Amino acid sequence: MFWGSVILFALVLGLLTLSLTRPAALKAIRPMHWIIGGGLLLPVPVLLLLLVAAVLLGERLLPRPGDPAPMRIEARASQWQWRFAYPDNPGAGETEVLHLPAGQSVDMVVTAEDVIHSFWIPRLGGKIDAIPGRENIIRIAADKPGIYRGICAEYCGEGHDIMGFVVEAHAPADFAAALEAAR
Ligand SMILES: [Cu+2]
Repeated sequence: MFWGSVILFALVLGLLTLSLTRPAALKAIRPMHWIIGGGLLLPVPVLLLLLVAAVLLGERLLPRPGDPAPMRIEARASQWQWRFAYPDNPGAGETEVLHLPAGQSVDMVVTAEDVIHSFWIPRLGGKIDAIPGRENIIRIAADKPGIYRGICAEYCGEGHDIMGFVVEAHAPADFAAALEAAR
């Protein structure tokens, strides 16, 4: 998307420059050709490409039947904090910091206790609503160990702006120890 937008931006700037420096060159092109070229021939393939990319990439975020089940971590939202539980790691308590194993996919099972919130770690994936009485699942992955920031992405009351959380992604070998230390 970035390089595509660079090319389009350069094209538009080129046309703008041309219109300022050599207007006669552009006048030779008939208005109908501008409309067909700029309104149909250019945007249709661009939008088609974006659609295909979005469908293929978006598909990878969804859990599929048959896939080896990744680790599940529960995220519970309430006004105005997040709590995380680790059903696949018996003995791990609830944490306010989300601990992830780096380099592997995790299914976040997201729900809420009071009003609708939205779970979002911008650098790790898309967002998903946290709805009372429902469990929504989103697959995320942190490629590298490190600290990331998560937020509530749906206005949920006067404490909404402080409803952020810290995400710590650990090397897989350190993950169990990190959970143990967080208890
Ligand atoms: Cu919220």
